[in-house]
Amino acid sequence: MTSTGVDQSSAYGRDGYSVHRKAVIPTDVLVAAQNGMAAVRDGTFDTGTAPSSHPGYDPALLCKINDAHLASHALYALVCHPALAELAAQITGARAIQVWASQLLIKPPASGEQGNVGWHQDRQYWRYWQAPAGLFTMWIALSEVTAASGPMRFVRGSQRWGYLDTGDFFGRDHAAQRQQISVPDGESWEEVPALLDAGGVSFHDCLTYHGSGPNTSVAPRCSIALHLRTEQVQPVPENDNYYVTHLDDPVYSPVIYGKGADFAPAIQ
Ligand SMILES: O=C(O)CCC(=O)C(=O)O
Repeated sequence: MTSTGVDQSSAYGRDGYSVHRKAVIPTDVLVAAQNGMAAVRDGTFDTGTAPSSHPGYDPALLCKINDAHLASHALYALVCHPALAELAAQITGARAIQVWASQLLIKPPASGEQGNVGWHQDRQYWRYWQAPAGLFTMWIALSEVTAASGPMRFVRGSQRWGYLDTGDFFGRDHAAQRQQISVPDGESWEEVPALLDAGGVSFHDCLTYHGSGPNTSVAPRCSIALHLRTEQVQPVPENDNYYVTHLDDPVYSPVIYGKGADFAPAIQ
């Protein structure tokens, strides 16, 4: 086991990410989710519940809609699809997995560097959890993700560097950011793009450095990223962050693998 809580003999444990290019979900589930994404993007919420934030859609900018799974029956069905949950459990070795946040991400083709996601470790934003072990992301492609569409890029093995507290999701200047990240002695910065068919998925550990560049293709790059925990990790006691105060609500935070009781004491 590593500090990230994953068996290091697996590819995911070694590299800190895993890419599954071919569609993991049935076509009807994917198509319904694509339609659900478009509806949420355009402000239609068929569940009657708004996402937890929606900046509006501006084709000149990266669009990040938080917790879109609250706002669309089809996105909720996608998030809970057993094929995704089983793959996530197989990759991480988890006994139980819970969704605690989602982000719908649309990177329009005309957004240039305004569509960039800066280099970061997710742990920077996830301090309301007691430890990094057991925190990871499943990123589900809702469109084809090619080298031209600004794919996510992972830095191979960077989860082994520990938490460096340097990076910025909203940073646009990748070269300047890179200057600030201290690669430990004996390690190297090797970027690997996650190229995916629509319905394909990638996984990354919360300590793995990642970011993405401009979309130079002709179509939007669309995805929903699920932020997940395994039974290994508990929230910081008394923390009142939005994301850890909804863990016992199956609409906000569905347990997609195993049982709620596996997460005790947060869920009884
Ligand atoms: O979609 C991207 O390019 C980055 C997404 C991301 O940072 C994440 O899912 O953790």
